[in-house]
Amino acid sequence: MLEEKYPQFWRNAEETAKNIKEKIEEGQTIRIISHFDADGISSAGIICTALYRLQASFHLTVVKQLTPEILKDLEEEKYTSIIFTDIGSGQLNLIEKHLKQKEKIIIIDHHPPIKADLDSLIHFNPHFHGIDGAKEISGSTTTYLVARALDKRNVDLSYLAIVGALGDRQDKGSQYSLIGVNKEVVDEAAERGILEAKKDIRLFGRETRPIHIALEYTTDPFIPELSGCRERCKSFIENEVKIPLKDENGKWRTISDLSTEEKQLLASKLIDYMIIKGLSAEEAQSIIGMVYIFLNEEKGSPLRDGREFATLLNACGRMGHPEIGVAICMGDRKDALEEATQILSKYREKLANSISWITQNLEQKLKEKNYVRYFHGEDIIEDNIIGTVTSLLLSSKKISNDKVVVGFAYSSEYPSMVKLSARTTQTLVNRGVDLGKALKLAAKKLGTEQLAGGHNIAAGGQIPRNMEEEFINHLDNILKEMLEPEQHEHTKQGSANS
Ligand SMILES: [Mn+2]
Repeated sequence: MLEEKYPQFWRNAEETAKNIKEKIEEGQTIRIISHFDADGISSAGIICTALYRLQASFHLTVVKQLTPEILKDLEEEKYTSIIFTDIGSGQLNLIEKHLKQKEKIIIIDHHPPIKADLDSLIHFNPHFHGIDGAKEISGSTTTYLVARALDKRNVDLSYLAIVGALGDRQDKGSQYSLIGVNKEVVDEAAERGILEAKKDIRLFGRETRPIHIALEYTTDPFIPELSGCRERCKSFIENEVKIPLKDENGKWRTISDLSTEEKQLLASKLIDYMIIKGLSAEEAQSIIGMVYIFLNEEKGSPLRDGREFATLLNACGRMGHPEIGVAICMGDRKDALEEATQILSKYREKLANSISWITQNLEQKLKEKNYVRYFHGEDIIEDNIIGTVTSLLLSSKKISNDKVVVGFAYSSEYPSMVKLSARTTQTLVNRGVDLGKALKLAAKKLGTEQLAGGHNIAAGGQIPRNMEEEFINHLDNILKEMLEPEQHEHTKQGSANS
């Protein structure tokens, strides 16, 4: 039980809920600000549903990041109680600066918190309780706890907590399972028959797409010469795996239609194939792992599989329609779901176009330093997908993975800025690379430290335009320090030991 495992954290959730209830009882309209990724959209869906059920009025805005402009707007608005979900903990200095006059600021977030001196602040964050917000709890799970503390009936929203956790790639347990507080919520949802968690083949669209298309769409793991290649996928299933693509009525079968034996056959053929193609046994085996199925969603719906649900929300956010994602999270299974499905296919198309542009021009576009390879997407790759494009290029092995990879793209919001995304492999992380830290240090030299950061394996930031070369030079030096620290010391020690 959640309450027993995390008693202090749970009490904190109850206090946060109590504060929200007070404002509702005063008849206030609650201002809600949430983040635009899948986790932020699920968080928004949870808090809005919880408030709606209490017949409270609220006003939601979903944002890419908390900028001084957005905070200035909030400052001028009439609302006096604001809830931030999946965002805010890292921007407390800005919040403190602009929202001092507000009656109540409630932050429900899982990002590492910074300190602030704000009497009106209620700050619910797992880091204060020794819970790792990067791996054990998403913004959506943090928000779910508050919703559940508001009203026990909100237990039915537990599946949205899971969607956000999967969207934030918190499936870091063995075989891609959720851990920590997220896992407690999985168990809670499973007990109530909302969800089933089981080991299965992790192909994208396992509930919705014909088998060969699910294979084509799978990029995690990236399967060489199958990911993105429909015809090859079809012939692989027909000629190598030898399982029927259609059922006796001529209908396309999905992964979830396969028998256990067929699934085992498909998995083992895929693993053999990937090993032949040069992937490590570990990479190949990542095709099998925990899948999270929402039992209340219709069979054949993209919302039945937790990861596919998250992908749909992510596409809505990145394509500028987070409100459609929120509508789905609040229960719309008709218009919003249909629109989201169309948005997702446009998003996939955009990704595919960007990737084929950069792959075709790679020879000319890819530049290299000692520790980093980099390319510029200019105005051709949009800044809101540069991170995904960089990840895909690295995992598809189109760019070799012995160095850090950085992708640049001109900012769509600020003409004077360049957005950048950096990606690397676990191997380099194990050797000492921390991209979040490295980008912060390099951006500091250009005065945009506060716009850079992230995880050790994936991070991003913004720098002024025309400073790309200078940034890369700084980054290259910082990566050298991380990968080859105090070389002299080592040599000295080495000779003393020998
Ligand atoms: Mn998050």
